Amino acid sequence: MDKSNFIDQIRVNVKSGKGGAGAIHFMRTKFNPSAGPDGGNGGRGGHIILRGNKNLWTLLHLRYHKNIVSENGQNGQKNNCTGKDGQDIIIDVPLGTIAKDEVTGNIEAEILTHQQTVVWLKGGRGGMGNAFFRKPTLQAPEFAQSGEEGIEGTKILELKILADVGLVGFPNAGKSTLLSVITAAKPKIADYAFTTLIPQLGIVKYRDKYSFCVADLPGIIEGAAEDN
Ligand SMILES: Nc1nc2c(ncn2[C@@H]2O[C@H](COP(=O)(O)OP(=O)(O)OP(=O)(O)O)[C@@H](O)[C@H]2O)c(=O)[nH]1
Ligand SMILES: [Mg+2]
Repeated sequence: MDKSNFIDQIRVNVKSGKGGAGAIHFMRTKFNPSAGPDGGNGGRGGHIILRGNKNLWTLLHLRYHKNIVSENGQNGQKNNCTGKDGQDIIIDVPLGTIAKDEVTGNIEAEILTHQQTVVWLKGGRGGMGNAFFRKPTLQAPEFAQSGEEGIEGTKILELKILADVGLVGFPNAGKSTLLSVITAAKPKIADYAFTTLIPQLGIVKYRDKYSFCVADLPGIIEGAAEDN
């Protein structure tokens, strides 16, 4: 599939956000120069979330998003202020997408239904500030936790179910016309060869609740799938 424009598998570098560090701070007021520790906790790093979208049929939209990095959590502040959580990133994917690790091949997530969300890579937890560690026996902890690292890796998103039927044939044979008639898809139709460069998918509905997926493929002649 490496010459084709049809992305049924895509490689992405992903990194969830690092948690913010807990703060080390002691409150000092005019009348109470040692009012105690008030270092707040760090915020959580942003997750990377997968979400099913029934209107997507390919992974093409992710083609130019090779690096997906979510925001880090902010550090805790004095006054027991918790750092802001890093913003999550939501990646919309077609139903039937599986996410796996490139190195281990382990399947980490699978999306099967519309709007289903899976936290694929958790953001790192924020560290606790020194206020958290105050105990009767330890009134002035001079330490705080650092934030947990995010998760980083090279991953593969793979679309399991591409099509039930593929329309193959010579260029200009009428494949796209057929697709446009039996499905709601609106492929480009023209009276010349190689009109279709990227496979087009359509859904044929039948007997009310059943459906199958048809792929209109570029004309089968060497080079047909290359960019022009
Ligand atoms: N006469 C006739 N013309 C057709 C028929 N089906 C399609 N056409 C015409 O044939 C031309 C090519 O149709 P497409 O549907 O674009 O053909 P295609 O196989 O998708 O072509 P490529 O994408 O270039 O491989 C268009 O001008 C259509 O209007 C048919 O059943 N009869
Ligand atoms: Mg066509």
